[in-house]
Amino acid sequence: MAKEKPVKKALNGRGDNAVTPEQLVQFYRDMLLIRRFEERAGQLYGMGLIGGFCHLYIGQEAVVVGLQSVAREGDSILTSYRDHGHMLACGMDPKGVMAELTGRSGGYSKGKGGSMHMFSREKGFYGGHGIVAAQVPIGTGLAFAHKYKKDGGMAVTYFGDGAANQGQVYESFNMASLWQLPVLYVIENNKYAMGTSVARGSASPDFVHRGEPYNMKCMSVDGMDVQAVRAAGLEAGDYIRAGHGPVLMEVHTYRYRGHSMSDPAKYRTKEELQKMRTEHDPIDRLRAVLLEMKALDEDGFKSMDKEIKDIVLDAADFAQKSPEPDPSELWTDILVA
Ligand SMILES: Cc1ncc(C[n+]2csc(CCOP(=O)(O)OP(=O)(O)O)c2C)c(N)n1
Ligand SMILES: [Mg+2]
Repeated sequence: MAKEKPVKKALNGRGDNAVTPEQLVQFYRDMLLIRRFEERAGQLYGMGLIGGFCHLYIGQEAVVVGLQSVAREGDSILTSYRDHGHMLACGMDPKGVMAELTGRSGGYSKGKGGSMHMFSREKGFYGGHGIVAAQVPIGTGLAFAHKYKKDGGMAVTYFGDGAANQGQVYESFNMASLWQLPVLYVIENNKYAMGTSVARGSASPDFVHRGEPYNMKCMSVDGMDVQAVRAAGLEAGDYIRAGHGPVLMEVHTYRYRGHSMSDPAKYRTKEELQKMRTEHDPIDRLRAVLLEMKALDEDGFKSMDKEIKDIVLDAADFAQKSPEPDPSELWTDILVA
């Protein structure tokens, strides 16, 4: 069987629509990195090395990997506190992300921000927002900047099903549509807002319709299928970059872990979770596709597992060895209005 082919790390900026086997292998690798990174973060949290809140993205990997594959250099990416996967997909360094989780000086915010507050202007990642839906108007503002500067960029603004019920979301939709801003709003519908199911918290649970009163193009996608997400992303990206204004995309996904590390997730049945894991897991699904098309064989998967394991181990090692911020750092990086 063919050996694993070398694949390009950077997927941004490709103009082609067809997905090559190499790209699918890259999607698998990117999803696996997020999964293993998150599992390790969960372990470090259990060991008391990560303080505060920590929200894992396990189960939702196909969403950000599929959409990031259509992002281009210069685009702006924003999301909520469930942000580790988005940062990795943007190409941020796993060491810097993990060290921020452990509150060390080698972290993206020098250990002073933690899990929910990381940024990389270089990679176009604008947070990491702990206030539910706060990233939506900010993403809309960044989209305004892209249009104003005529730089061809778009803002991809991710938020949850719970966040979709916040008022500021609809003020943003109105402005974005009125001014035809280049913004992709992605509702990651993982079925729960903390412990509240969509059925209990949303008067209209089909979020895909929420953009219709604002004359926005609306799309609904299977977020457990990375190829479907990418295809939808291409369509949305073409529409937005052609100057037609914003797109709302509802992506159906599922989180396997609790809302945050302190959540025993008693609001759902074990059977529901098990069904998603065994029948819809995005990584297993793509693995089956890759095996079927002979893009990767068992040895190829093994060496990829090892490569990812090493990256995550290095990140965890760095995150434990990097020193804590010096007390004098308390007075730096502070915005004084
Ligand atoms: C304005 C505000 N209200 C409440 C909270 C507490 N809170 C944190 S996450 C969350 C649920 C959000 O759920 P969802 O938007 O579905 O995102 P998910 O956690 O599922 O990714 C709530 C209510 C908050 N952080 N900010
Ligand atoms: Mg949710």
